[in-house]
Amino acid sequence: MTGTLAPAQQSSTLPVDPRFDWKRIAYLLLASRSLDDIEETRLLPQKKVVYQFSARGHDLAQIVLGTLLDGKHDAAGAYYRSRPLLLTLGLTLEDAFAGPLRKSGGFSDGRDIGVVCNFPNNDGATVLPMSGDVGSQYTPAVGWAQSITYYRDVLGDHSYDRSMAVVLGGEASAATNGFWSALTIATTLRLPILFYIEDNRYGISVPSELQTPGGNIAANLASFGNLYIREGDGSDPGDAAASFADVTEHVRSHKGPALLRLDVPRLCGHSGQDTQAYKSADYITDEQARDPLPKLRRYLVPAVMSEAEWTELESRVEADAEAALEAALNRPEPDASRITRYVFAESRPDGMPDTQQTGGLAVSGHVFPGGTSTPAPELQRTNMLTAIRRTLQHELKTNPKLLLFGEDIGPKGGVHAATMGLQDEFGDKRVFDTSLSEEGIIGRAVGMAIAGLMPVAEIQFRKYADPATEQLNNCGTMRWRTANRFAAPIVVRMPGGFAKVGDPWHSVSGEVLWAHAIGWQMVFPSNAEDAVGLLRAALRSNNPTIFFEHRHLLDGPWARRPYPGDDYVLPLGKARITQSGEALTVVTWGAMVERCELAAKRVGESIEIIDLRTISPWDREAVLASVARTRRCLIVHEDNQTAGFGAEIAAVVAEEAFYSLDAPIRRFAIPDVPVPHNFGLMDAVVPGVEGIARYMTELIEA
Ligand SMILES: Cc1ncc(C[n+]2csc(CCOP(=O)(O)OP(=O)(O)O)c2C)c(N)n1
Repeated sequence: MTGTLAPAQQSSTLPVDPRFDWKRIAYLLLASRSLDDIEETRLLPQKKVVYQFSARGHDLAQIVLGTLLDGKHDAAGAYYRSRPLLLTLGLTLEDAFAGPLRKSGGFSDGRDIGVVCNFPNNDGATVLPMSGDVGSQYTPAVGWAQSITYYRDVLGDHSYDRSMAVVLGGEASAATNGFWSALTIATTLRLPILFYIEDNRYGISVPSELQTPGGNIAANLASFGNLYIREGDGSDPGDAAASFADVTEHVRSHKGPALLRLDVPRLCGHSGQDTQAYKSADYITDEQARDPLPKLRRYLVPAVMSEAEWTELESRVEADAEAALEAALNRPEPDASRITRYVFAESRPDGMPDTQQTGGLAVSGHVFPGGTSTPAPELQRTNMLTAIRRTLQHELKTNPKLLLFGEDIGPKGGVHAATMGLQDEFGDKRVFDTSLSEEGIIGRAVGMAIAGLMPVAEIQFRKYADPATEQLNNCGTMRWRTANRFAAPIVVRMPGGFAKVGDPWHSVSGEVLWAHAIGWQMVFPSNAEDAVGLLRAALRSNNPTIFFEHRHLLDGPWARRPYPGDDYVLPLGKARITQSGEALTVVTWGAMVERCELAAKRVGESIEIIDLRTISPWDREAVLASVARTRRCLIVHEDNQTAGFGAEIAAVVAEEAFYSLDAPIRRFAIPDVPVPHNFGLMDAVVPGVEGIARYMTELIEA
């Protein structure tokens, strides 16, 4: 198919569709063109704009779609070519210029490239924060769609009755993991979402036949269950209008998801830098003949407006665009002194929260029941698994916006049994099994958090978070990228670490990843009491949190503690000194805390043990204060040594406490190999009591 195009239709054969405000559509199309023109012919050559992704050719259909997204709770997942949609939903021309010009304000305050947009909108459709990664828009959009059903069916909010989500993508993006993951979720759950594929036949230079067999994703999906499919010509006003009216009505009337594939021309290179040398001259000529702008003009003049009105519209748009450009150019540069702000939720100088505009519970002013860091211990000890389950249960009871999901967490209660009985108690809309796609689990959670829910995702084992890396990273940076316009506070529970036996898949800890990743809180409790307090803090936090459940500790006798009560909540970033001492500071966390205590007993010296409890944020003050007294520091962790979190602690102690030290800082961790399966081999690499004791003695004697 690529290389030849159907003959260009000169004008729509369809009569003017009276359901649309065509004069507004014409204004927006001309405005979008004007933005592209000014960027391409002036701002790019002047090097004032670096990334230019023209929407020429894609524009008309997006605008038609945008006019149909008129519900207060509608949302769009979009990508770098989606500016016409944003203009239709309310993005001002000045903000549209300010983004690519890297000026202050706008959708990122100069932090992100101008085509990676977002649009918080309390009165109409929200555009979820885009990402640079192709395909990453899909699963958050289904998260929003599932939230619509949650608000409607679980919370009984009928203002969501006809709400819908839409997700836009090029035909190449239909080859990504995100697309298939989202399609599976949407169709299995029959969610109110439209997949709109803008097929311009090229992904940069790669033809669609290399993305999809035969090059047509709609044709390939013909037998996909629960999916209404339609195709059309996105350059034809009448066809685009009829197509979108049909598929949006399908989705809004609870008939399930739909996919619309429209042929659209890409009337320019992929981006400002692209010469299109891979397209033949004939192909380019045919493509230009499919320009939707002259087609719209023929469609509307004289049926809807006169020649003179069209010309007047062109002049008005030109004047508006020039005024917007000038205003954007006159905007101040972003304030460099604020650039480290909004990695995490912040407070204003008066102490009030500096809440994001969209996402999470804080926006709706949610009030949590009181909390205390003083435990009210029961008489009996409980294991960490039960402690986690009881905490989840209480928060489910007291927070109707909280929902749990993951693989096998429903009727089975999770492969570790942490959610046993919770589906029976709270129903399968609040506690549910997901399809086997970690990208889908996390991306969906992100979309739900943006929609104002508190999603708690379980990743079955830490290693299996790997497929979700893109969504996890983008979730963490969202607040910063959007300069506090959006945030997605989610909790991701993931078990891992060694157990009775180990192996390279189920025993990974790798917590350092979320100390290094931007915007994540990382919690790593060592016992049942802390697990309750820290999990509750995560479930009430306005930041995304990884909650690590160590397999050795879930039922380990040492980790069993009295349940500290339903109000017990701990501050994140506060270490616990499990035993005080004068001769040596040991910094550790998770399953190593027990081993360090046993090793200290064996050594018989006065050793201080610090259980960090959280890796991000981590309690530098507690560590530095302790080292200042003991003058010696040993760090013990289970993750492999090179660039493990111990390296960060060692660097900080070296920088801040160098002159207090009487001996070199030492680290004891797994050498740089995965955890082996054979018991003897595992024991040979995971730090054990004997080895830790040896390090302690050496360091005290050094
Ligand atoms: C995960 C990822 N891989 C590669 C890229 C680089 N890239 C940017 S756009 C693009 C082509 C996408 O084409 P398509 O989805 O058809 O959209 P179009 O640009 O044609 O509208 C590629 C490969 C990226 N941004 N993200």
